[in-house]
Amino acid sequence: MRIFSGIQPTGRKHLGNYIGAITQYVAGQHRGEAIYCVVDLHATTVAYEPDILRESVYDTAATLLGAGLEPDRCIFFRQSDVHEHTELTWLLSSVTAFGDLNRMTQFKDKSSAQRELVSAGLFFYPVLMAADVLAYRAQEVPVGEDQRQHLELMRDIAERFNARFGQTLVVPEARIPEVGARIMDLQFPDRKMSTTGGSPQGTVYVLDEPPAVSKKIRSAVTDSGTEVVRAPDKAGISNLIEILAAVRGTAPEEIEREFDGEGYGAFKQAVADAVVTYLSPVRERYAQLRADEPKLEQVLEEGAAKAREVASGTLADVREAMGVGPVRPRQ
Ligand code: AQP
Repeated sequence: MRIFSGIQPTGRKHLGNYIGAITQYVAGQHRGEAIYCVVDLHATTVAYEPDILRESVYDTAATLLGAGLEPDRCIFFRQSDVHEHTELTWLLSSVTAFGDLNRMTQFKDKSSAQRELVSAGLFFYPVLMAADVLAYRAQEVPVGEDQRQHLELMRDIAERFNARFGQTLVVPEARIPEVGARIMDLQFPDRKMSTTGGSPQGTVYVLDEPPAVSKKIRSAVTDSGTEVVRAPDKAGISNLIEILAAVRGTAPEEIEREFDGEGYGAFKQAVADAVVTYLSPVRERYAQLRADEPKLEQVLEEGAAKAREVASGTLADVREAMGVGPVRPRQ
């Protein structure tokens, strides 16, 4: 089983990223051949500062290593170090429908949030994401619920490529967790917890100090009731139940049973304590790892060398199938 996923280099990963994606990355190392990258090229599709981008790659790398990625157990690298991703993006564009890209909800949301330029790169984001995964012929892609549409598009691209040029690419499956696939903003529980669109008090960051984590969770917006149950009109409490279930690795029904008759105050305190305990080890390891930038750079470079070995083989097959470049000599 080959597993691939990418994560954006934002200095501040939030609890949604952690539960929806990062914990799955760590588990993936023990289930198969896991390949993960920090997608710095994706980060250039919206307004950004070059110096901050470079630093953010190290921040994100230290967060993932702090969470438990082991460079001996997985391939972990920086996207822009492996040029095959960008070449494959262009080649895949020939089997990507403009109309499909135009339907992507993430493009609609993010383009409307841009104040100056809506870049063509933002529109092309899902093709680069398809290239990331297809370059490794991965079977499985661990992501949160918000990436489902991009995964569907990626599958269509791979299928169209194979139908047009012959069986070359693997059509991947999304792996979306049963619990915690869509963690919501604590202040606006009808919106997902998000790096760019979230509220500061409604977003728990992985590196927040324990008092801040605790305060944000205890101030989470809830309804005027008292029952700790999931319901359509109880978005805030439903979100906290989902968070506690994900953190404890149990089912939401278990949480409802345990807090039956307890009231919101005690429940929120329990969620706050559990999240603090859950995030503290990664915050502590992050501090040590982030202090050694040359070591982080070395890990990323070594990962890129291993990634290139895999991606270059796929690229050679894709070029050959498409009639791009000279005929490959037979071995
Ligand atoms: N709220 C969430 N709940 C569960 N999973 C989530 N993910 C994101 N938000 C939630 C998952 O985290 C992974 C990495 O995401 P990313 O850093 O590449 O950025 P993103 O998907 O665009 O989400 P962000 O971090 O919140 O950024 P913005 O604000 O730009 O949308 C992905 O697997 C994602 O599904």
